[in-house]
This record gives sequence, structure tokens and C-alpha cells, in this order.
Amino acid sequence: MQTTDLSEFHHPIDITIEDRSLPVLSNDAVEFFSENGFVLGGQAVGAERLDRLRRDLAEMMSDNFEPDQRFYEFHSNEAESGGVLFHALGAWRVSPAFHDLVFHSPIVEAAETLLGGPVRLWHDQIFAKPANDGGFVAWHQDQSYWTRTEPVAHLTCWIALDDASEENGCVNYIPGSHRWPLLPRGELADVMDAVLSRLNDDQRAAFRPFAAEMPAGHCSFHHSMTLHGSFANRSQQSRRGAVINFIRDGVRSASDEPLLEGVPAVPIGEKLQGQFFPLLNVSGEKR
Ligand SMILES: O=C(O)CCC(=O)C(=O)O
Repeated sequence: MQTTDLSEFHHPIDITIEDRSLPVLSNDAVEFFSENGFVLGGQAVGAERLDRLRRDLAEMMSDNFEPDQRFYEFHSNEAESGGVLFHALGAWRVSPAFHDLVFHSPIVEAAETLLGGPVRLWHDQIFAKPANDGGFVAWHQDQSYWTRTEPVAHLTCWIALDDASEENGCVNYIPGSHRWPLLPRGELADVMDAVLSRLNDDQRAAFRPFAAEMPAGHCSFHHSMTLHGSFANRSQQSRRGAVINFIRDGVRSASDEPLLEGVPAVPIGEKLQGQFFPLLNVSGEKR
């Protein structure tokens, strides 16, 4: 782990890991994504990168780890009704492995394809549910947390750091829900099904969860309006996930308050850019 603020570096720090040409999106991925609001990617991360991510995450989750102000948020347990849900934003500024994941070209290129142009980092996240007692993440649309930015041109990549299965609480998506309007925001880890009371009859009829099971190192992408959540982990396997939240270049601030804890405010109407919202065009090619 580093004591310098890694947000100063807008390129991968370690380029020795040889998993930078993995083809993440299949040929029909864009069509599937626009129809369903999510898509399973292929393998995005090789064994060595996975080891480093797991190693740094183990350190962050250890009892003697002291998070500093580089994290935008750090919850060693955000679960409000039982179980343990580790949730942190900002690890890219602290851990070389999580920093480099943000700039990992197979994922960045897939994000550019799905968002239709150059992309920037909005922020990163880690969601980790330990074995036996992992908490849930209630159904939500990411965009309901992001109304302080506009227009809606946001994308999430979820990367499995363990094999993710229904048993250990993989992410579930509601296909087609990216076309629904923005639903009122609830608490992230309070009541799993709280959103159901806010759906109309058509939405309730279309509420058919797809369980995004995937092996460690694989990823999925979802639209910021897609309703998703994940059930508790009562299995004997941990379920850890790294998340990159992208914005298309040009997304602007809709608030004069700091958009992320500890980051200087971006005045309303100005585009997100600079140290904390880097352009992720790592190769300098094609775009
Ligand atoms: O990892 C999880 O269980 C939840 C992930 C999530 O909500 C997200 O990636 O937006």
C-alpha cells in the first residue's frame, strides 16, 4: 500500500502484468447491453492482477488498517440489518493494484464502446461480503446516488475478485429496467426489497432478476439506470467485487458542493476533469 496519493498518476503504475489484451466484450455485447441494460463481459483480469487486488483488499479489510482521507468513503461494515458488508470508495488513490485496475485497458476500451466515446473515472468502489455472514446490497439504480452529475452518461463495471454465484451473493440485474424512470433512492444496505413498494404494476411484472454469476477475474457492465442488488452471502466462500464507475467525457457537475468527500467542488455546469476525474485513454490510440 502507498502513502502517496495515487490520483496524481493518470496511467498504470505497473505495466509488467500481462493481461492487457484480454477481449472483454463479445460481438453482440453492445446490442445485448442496449436491450437489457447490462452485459456479462469475459475475463478482464488475469491471475497475477487478481492476486495483487486480493492482497491489497485483505490489507484494507484487516482490523489494524487505518483508512485516511484519500478514501471518499470507508465502511468496514455498512450492513444495517445483519451480516457484514465492506464498502469503500477511493481505493484507487491508496492501492497500486486498485489504481491500475481503473486504467486497465481491456475494461476501459469496453467502457468506451458501451458509452460511445472517451470515458473518465467518476469513482471506484469495493463491495466485499465475507463467507458465512456477508450482508446484502438492496435493489437500487446507481443514478439515484449520482443526481449531482449530468447528463446521464454513466456506466458501471463490476469485477469479480472471487467466483461469484447465487450462493455467495452475486449481483442480480433486472433486465430492461434501464428504461424505467429514476426511482426514489433508498438506503443501500437497510431493507433488500424496499424498492418493490415503489414500483408500478408494469415494473413489478417485469421484475425478473438475472443472477450475474461469473468466475473470478470476469466482469459485467451495467447502465446507471439499471435496477440491481445482491443477496446476502451465507455460503462458505467470500464474495468480493471491485467496481469502476465511468462517465462519458463531458459529464458536468450539477452541484456546487464537493461531488466526492474531500475533493474540491466542481462548480455547477462545469465538466468533471482533472486530478480526480482522469480521462482513461491510456493507450493514446484510436480515440
Ligand atoms: O457488489 C455488490 O453486491 C453490489 C454492487 C453494486 O451495487 C454496484 O456495482 O453498483
